[in-house]
Amino acid sequence: MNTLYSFRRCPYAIRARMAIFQAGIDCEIHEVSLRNKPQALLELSPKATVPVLHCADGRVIEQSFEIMQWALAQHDPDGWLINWDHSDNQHLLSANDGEFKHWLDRYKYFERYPDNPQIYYRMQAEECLITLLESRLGHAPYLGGVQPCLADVAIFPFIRQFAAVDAQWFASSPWRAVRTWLNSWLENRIFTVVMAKV
Ligand SMILES: N[C@@H](CCC(=O)N[C@@H](CS)C(=O)NCC(=O)O)C(=O)O
Repeated sequence: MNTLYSFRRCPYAIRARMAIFQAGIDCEIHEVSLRNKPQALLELSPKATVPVLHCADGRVIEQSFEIMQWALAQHDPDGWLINWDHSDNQHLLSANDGEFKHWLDRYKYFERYPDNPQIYYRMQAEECLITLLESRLGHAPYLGGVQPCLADVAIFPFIRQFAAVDAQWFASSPWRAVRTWLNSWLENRIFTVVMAKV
């Protein structure tokens, strides 16, 4: 049996669970407490971030994006891998996992980063990713074009966190296309299934 060590609200774990579900792969989900990580996880993966996938064949995959690729390589009913093939998607993913995540953490936990006001961190996050997403999503409903792709699923859980920091501000922000796109993912069945509390 495949086993995924996961944390329900973690954006990396959400994208991994969504790809596994989309691929229809049987997988046991182990919800872990990040404050008290299980020994089995620490033994498999000393870096001990989630998600970590322990495959039925013994392989261990420690990066969420690699878990997505592993799952969809087996079965990709809606072409998330094929639709990903847009020159800009790799750049968006790198910006998301790199610079945007850095500023998102500071925007969320601004009390821990008193060097700058919260709005400064939000503006950095907007500049490095939200503006790019707004311009892409103004032309097509998904980063995959008319259909979703790997980039949509890999990125939106982080935008969900960004939007939630100040939901009122986000609702009236200039980011209309991003908002529409995010809302469609929040209502997506795959998302609601993988977010169900077990
Ligand atoms: N590059 C990793 C990042 C995973 C990650 O940072 N996960 C966070 C939770 S959202 C984590 O496990 N942090 C360790 C901790 O909180 O102890 C991936 O893509 O899977």
